[in-house]
Amino acid sequence: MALIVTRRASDSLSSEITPPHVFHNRRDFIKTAGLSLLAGAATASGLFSINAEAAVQRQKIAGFSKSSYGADEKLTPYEDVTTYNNYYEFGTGKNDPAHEALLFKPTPWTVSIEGAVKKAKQISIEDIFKIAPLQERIYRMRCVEGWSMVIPWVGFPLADLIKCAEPTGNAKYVEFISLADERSMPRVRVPILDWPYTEGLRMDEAMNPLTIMAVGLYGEMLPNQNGAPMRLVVPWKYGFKGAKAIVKIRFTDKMPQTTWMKAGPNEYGFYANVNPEVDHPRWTQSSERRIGGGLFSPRIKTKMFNGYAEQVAQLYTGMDLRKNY
Ligand SMILES: Nc1nc2c(c(=O)[nH]1)N[C@H]1C(S)=C(S)[C@@H](COP(=O)(O)O)O[C@H]1N2
Ligand SMILES: [Mo]
Repeated sequence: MALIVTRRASDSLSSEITPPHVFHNRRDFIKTAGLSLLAGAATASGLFSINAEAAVQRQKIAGFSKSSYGADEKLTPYEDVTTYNNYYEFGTGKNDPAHEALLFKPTPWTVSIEGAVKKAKQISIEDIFKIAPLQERIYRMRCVEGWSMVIPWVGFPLADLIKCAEPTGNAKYVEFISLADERSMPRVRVPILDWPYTEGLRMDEAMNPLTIMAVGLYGEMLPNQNGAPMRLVVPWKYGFKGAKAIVKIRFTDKMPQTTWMKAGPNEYGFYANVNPEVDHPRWTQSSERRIGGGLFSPRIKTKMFNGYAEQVAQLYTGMDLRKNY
C-alpha cells in the first residue's frame, strides 16, 4: 500500500481557523477518505494523506494556565513528540502509533475508579476535564531505552482525582490500566505484552504534585498516539510508567504487578526511577539522546530522578535504589 503524503500537518487544515460547520463536514469527508486509504483503495480520496487526516484532528484546548515551570527548557518539536512513540497496542515501531492509531476514537470514554476508595465511580472524560483547572507542565521525559524529550503537557495533578475518590486506609498503591480493545488496537491480538497494559505507583508517589494526568500537549487535545484521551505522566520515572488511554484506576493494599515487570522482572522494576547509576542489564542508563536535536547532537548525561531529585528524592529515603529499581 502506497501512502501519498501530500501535506504536512499544516495549519491551513487546523480546526482553529476553519469555521466549525466547515470543519465538521471536512472532517467527516476526510475520515471517509482516511478509511478507504487504510483499506488500500486506490481512489481519488487517496490523495488525502494520513498527515492531512492527523491535521484536522488537531484541536486546541481552551482555558488552561500556562506555567513558568520548566519554561527554560528547549521543547522537542511537535512533529517528533507525535511521530516517535512507544505504544505497543498500535505496533512496536516508533512510527507505527502515529499511523495505526489515526482512526482510534478517544470519545466517548469512561474511566472506572475502584478498589480501596469510599467513592468508587465511573467518570466520563468530560467530567474528568472538570476535576481541576488544566495547567501546562513542561517536563523532561526519559525513556528506559535511552532517549528523551521535553514535552509541554496539559493536564492536572493526579492528586486532585485521587482526592475526589476518597481512598480508604487500605489504599497503599494505585494501579493504572490501559484500554485493551482488539477491534480498535490492532496489536492487542498479538501477545507481545500481557494485555491490558498495566502500571502502578505507591500512594505517596501518586500524590506528589509533579505527578499529572495529561489530557493534552502543545496546547491541544492529546493526540491518539500519545495516549488520548488521558494518560499518566510521572517525569522522574522512565517513560513506561506513563500508561496511555487509561480506563481503570484501582486502589490496592498490595504492590501491583506491572506489564513490564511481567515481561522482564530483571530489567524493569516497580519503581522505575530514572537512575544513571543503575544500568539496564543490556545497556547503560548514564546518558541519553535528546530526540529532535539532530543526528550529530552529543548524548547528554542522565540526571538522578531525571533532574527532579529536589522534588522527589525524599520519597525514597532509606531505600536501596539498586534493589528497588
Ligand atoms: N498503554 C501503553 N502505554 C504506554 C506504552 C505502551 O506501549 N502502551 N509505552 C510506554 C513507554 S515505553 C513510553 S516511553 C511512553 C511514551 O509516551 P509518548 O509516546 O507519548 O512519548 O508511553 C508509555 N505508555
Ligand atoms: Mo519507554
